[in-house]
Amino acid sequence: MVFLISCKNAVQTENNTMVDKQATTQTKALYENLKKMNGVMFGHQDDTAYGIGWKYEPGRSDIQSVTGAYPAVYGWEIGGIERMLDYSLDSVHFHKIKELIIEAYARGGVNTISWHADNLVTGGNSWDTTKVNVVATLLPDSSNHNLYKKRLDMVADFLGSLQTADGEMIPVIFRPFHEHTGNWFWWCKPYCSTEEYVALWQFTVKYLRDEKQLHNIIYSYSPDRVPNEEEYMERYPGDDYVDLFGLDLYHFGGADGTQYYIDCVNTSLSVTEKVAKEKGKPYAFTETGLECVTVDNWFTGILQPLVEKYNPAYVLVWRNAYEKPNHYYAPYPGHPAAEDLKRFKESESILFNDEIANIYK
Ligand code: BMA
Repeated sequence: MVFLISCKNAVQTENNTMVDKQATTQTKALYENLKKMNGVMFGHQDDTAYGIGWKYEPGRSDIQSVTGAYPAVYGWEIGGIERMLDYSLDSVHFHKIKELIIEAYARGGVNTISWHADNLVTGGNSWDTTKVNVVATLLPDSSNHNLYKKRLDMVADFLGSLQTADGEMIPVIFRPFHEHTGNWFWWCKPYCSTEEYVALWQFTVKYLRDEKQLHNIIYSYSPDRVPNEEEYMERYPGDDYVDLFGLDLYHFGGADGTQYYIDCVNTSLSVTEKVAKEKGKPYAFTETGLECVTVDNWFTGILQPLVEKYNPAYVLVWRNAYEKPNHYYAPYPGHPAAEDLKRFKESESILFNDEIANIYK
């Protein structure tokens, strides 16, 4: 059954809890609609760029090949743009990413962008945690501040270039410095103080919004799993700097890891929902998945009951890597979990691209 969710009275200027009071009409509309989604939008990282056994085939998507519909949310990764590289760290040309974002917007879908920024001190990647306190060096009046601004200029150029042929800015949900409650990125908790993390976040938002005058951005805060609200909020940059409360949390260990995943999602997503509701802001399950989808009913048996319980605006599963065998999070045609993804698509609570309408109105 197809449900067209029509979003009424989307833009409310009073009671606007957005970071950017000058956000474009479409960005404000998206933000308001994220708060009152009637269902959970399904998302997939790099969905139309590549999949299992293919890359850059116009219109192709593993999700669409299995279910007949595109995901409602499209995740993209811009790591590498800050160094003026032509390709993202996942080997997608930035021109291609831009083209596919424009295409997804034309289809009425939602775009979200992650940024695995390289380590400016060591020259390594996001996962290079060999030097502590990289974050401190990026702050105003610190040694790498000017270089950090140059790198942000590249990010800003890209975000600002996301326009339709008529010059309409395409809204994006931007998720910088995600999973900071973990220990694997140079901006994570063990490698900088709370004050430094918050200062980096606030500077970044102000730079993109005020200095670069970008008004098409919804800023998402996306911690990884946490035991309680206190830890979820420990490095919260503040109501004036965060639009959307996110959560990144993966299912590890196949069937044996199911209960642990469910328990962790219950703890962390309930906190995410609670905080978002108190703040009057939207919330989403910004990254999840089970690598290789080794549990055949993972989508309807494990994920669906969880998202139905907490009602995030969307849930996004990670990419179906083209270049890394056995690194995929959505079934493709012929995969044992493909039938289950079809059932997931058919359920009333889960929304694909063909089931959302007017999300920018
Ligand atoms: C990780 C993996 C990496 C990828 C990174 C950024 O989870 O998928 O292969 O480079 O995300 O997209």
